[in-house]
Amino acid sequence: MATMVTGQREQIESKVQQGLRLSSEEGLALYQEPDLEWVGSLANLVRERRYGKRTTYIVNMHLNYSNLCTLSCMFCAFARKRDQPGGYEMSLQEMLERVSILKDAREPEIHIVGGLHPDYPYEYYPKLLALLRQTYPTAHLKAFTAVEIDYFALLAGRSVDWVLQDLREHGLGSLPGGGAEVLTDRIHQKLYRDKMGPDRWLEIHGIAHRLGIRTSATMLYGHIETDEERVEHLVKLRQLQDQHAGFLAYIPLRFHPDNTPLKKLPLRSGDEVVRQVALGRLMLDNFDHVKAYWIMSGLENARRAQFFGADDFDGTVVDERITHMAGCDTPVGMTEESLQQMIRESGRDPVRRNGLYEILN
Ligand code: V47
Repeated sequence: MATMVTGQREQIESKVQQGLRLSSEEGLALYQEPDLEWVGSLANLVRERRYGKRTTYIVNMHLNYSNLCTLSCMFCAFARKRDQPGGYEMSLQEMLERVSILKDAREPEIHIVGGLHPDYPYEYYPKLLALLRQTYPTAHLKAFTAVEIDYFALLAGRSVDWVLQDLREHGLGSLPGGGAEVLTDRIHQKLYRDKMGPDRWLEIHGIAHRLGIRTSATMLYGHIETDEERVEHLVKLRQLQDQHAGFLAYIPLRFHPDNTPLKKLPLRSGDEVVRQVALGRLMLDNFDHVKAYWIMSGLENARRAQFFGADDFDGTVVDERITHMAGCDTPVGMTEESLQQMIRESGRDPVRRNGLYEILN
């Protein structure tokens, strides 16, 4: 690992203390800094300055309506073609039954994501939202990645603007941050060539923000990306956020290699998990929230991440499939009480929020 040039450490520290924006070079230096605890302490400073000891969490569930997908991304263990074993489609009835677990929850979130289904017509998607909204009027529907939205526009023969507004009328609350992967042309070409590239992902989030639809942003790290590419990704998110401030949160996602074409790659360490969180907090000075997603990062790492810049712990997460099909061994969900206890035992104060990060008393 490279060491910092003389004075760079002091310079970074002083900028963080004053709340000044870090450059790409400084971001790269933080990725390569051997003293991880120091990097974490800077991120923690920013986090505690804004949120004190508070860690927010959400009562939520994932609804992965089908894994049939026309794409073939190298990092994905979830997708299936029609003729492959393991493909599934949930019926509307089955989805309503699964979601009924939230029926007494106050303002829960339903995170709805699927493959690019080969046959469903566009009308299926607003219908699904409308049904969920009708059955659970207080639920926040965080639904469909930018990749799905782009596909729906193709299916409907309409613009992305039109699709987003139509979905909002049927109950869409916000867009999740998936599908960003690593926003560089090299990673796009190597790992997800037939899916939309970085510019289009950013464009669709920009359109959503312009319409007043809030979104999240992720980065899928821990495969073949370089530190330079990670910085490029963060800077692109920061630039878009400067325009409309539409991102609610940043969520770094640890890559799980099992059952994917990249299965020979190792799962990245806990140190790497918390460094990604810290870099998100330090580089994304215009993002309010950085989320520890325990399903992908592992519980222990997510606990530690609360001291490396994360102010949010996601969530009760009933029934996640995308990572569990890639060999992830965390539980598929947690009760609200155990989530609160975990946050408390790690030295933070649990505070429940809704899908727009508003505090629920
Ligand atoms: O886009 C795919 C990633 C994403 C694997 O917005 C994998 O709040 C690890 O985006 N190993 C979907 N990751 C999940 C996602 C998400 C999760 C939690 C919260 C939010 C949010 C968004 O999962 C995909 C892709 O980047 N993914 N395969 C894998 N093998």
